[in-house]
Amino acid sequence: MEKSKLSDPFENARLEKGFGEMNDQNDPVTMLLRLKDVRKGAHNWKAFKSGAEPGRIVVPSEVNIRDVRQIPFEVDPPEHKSYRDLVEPWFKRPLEEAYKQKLTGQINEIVDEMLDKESVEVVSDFSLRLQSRALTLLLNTPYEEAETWIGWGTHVFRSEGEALDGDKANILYDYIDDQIDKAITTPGDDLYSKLVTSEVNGKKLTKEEVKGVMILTFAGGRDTVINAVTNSIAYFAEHPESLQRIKNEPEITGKAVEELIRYFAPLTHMGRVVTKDTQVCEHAVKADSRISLCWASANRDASVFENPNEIVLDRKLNPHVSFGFGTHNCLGATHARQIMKILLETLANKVKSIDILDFEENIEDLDQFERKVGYENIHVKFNSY
Ligand code: EMZ
Repeated sequence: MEKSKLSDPFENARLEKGFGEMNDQNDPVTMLLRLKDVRKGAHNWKAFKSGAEPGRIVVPSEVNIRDVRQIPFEVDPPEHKSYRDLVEPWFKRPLEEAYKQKLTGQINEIVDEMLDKESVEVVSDFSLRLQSRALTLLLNTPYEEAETWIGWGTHVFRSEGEALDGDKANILYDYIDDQIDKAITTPGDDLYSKLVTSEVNGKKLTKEEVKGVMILTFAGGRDTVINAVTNSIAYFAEHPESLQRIKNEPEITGKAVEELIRYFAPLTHMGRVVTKDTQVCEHAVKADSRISLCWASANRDASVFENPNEIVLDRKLNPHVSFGFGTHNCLGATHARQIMKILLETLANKVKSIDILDFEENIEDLDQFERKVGYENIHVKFNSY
């Protein structure tokens, strides 16, 4: 089997029943597996809410390590809209020319650092660094801050293995508290300052609300971006012809980004809490139980995607849900897409081939299902032209 392949563990359940079931810390989850149902579920915030106990819509649940509500992620309409409207323009800054240029500079630099080294461990030496440095642009904070974040490792709530780690989470919370206090005393032009000086519905954001936005910004785009970048490197190592094609046909780069993101689905699923007894796929779900919208399964739904298990770089119709769907679609998507686009362009221009030396897969345990989301580590050699 190809080393870069991410298989689809949901196929049988998706075809046969349309749902799967998993236990998660004694708070079971009914997973919706078909694209149509996932979209309907994402749309129906009245039946399936996000504004539950903080941490509960995440699978694995974070209720034991977090009591701060992430904003706008864990807020439902109509309140959701005011928060989203406040942060949306900031998170669209990656479309600005100056932002793109800085990001291009960063990515060129990090790829240059990797070229012709005997061995590079992609997850920690490449993807984590790239993600952290790029985050300084999204937050508009000094470049040096990235060093602190790199020190936290790939996931801010998990340590080795997949266990949730409260002590580790506290490092992030304390750091964010400090930054918020600094922004209150001496506001600058970073995201913290923007938030502490903003109002929603005529009221200044509280420190707790600012913290909620910042935790989401740090946590939501971390392992997801790292997996997308790492999986891309593994894919191009086994498909040098794809890199060559992007070099020769740069106009397909946007489509290639969408296709890789569809195929990788860096976030397997996201939960919701059921508000009243109802049914999904003719299966009863009780009020106050959990469902999840399984983006990874929906993206392989053969009733929508032709050859769903193939990477078709210039796939024409690609209504994937890797960035979620509806009200809560990913706030960081513009930034993530820009990272991927510039990464593909840079690799295509600078890297002739990539050799995989050795690797250890990162397999998510979803009870009935096991899903590869990326790598614990993967050592490669980047060969320049
Ligand atoms: C939450 C989540 C958001 C969660 C879009 O996903 O990402 C996860 O990695 C975090 O652990 O807290 O931010």
